[in-house]
Amino acid sequence: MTLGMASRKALAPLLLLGIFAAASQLQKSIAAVYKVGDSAGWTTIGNINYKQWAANKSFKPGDVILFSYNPQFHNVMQVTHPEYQACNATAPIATHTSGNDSITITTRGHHFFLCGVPGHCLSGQKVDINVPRTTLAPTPSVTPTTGTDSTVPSPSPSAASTLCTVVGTFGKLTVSVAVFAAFVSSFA
Ligand SMILES: [Cu+2]
Repeated sequence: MTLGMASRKALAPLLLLGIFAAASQLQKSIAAVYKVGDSAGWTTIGNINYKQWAANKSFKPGDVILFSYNPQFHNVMQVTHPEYQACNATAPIATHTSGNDSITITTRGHHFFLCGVPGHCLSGQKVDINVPRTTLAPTPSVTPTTGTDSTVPSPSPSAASTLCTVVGTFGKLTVSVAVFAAFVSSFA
């Protein structure tokens, strides 16, 4: 009984660790929604530094990038790197014009966006969403260790005792034989 209590106590931190690992794994898998420019949104007003805005974010595949703006004045165009650098809005990969565009980033690498309204990109309305290709720690597959730990078989005492009995029997037999031999030899 006391052994059972002790092993259960020992398992508690392991169980907590398992729950923590599962929770952190869950948190990793939940996609984040990033509103470009935060409360200011997607605009030319206030000279928002979108490069700086993106710099302290750690984007992951599955994250949603939300562009919030007045569609009368702005739009969102996904462009190539050269187009991003040159503020070239003539051949975008995709164009969004709803004013509330949720774009899910599914691939790693850079995703370049700019406003296609003339002059806006040049005044800084452009953003580079970079999902790092190499992560520092590749997400390991969580193996449930807590379940297996509790079922580790204790060394069977019956096997050991059986061996003892066998050895004991052999020992007794040997002694008996020796005694018998001595008994016989004394008469020889
Ligand atoms: Cu604009």
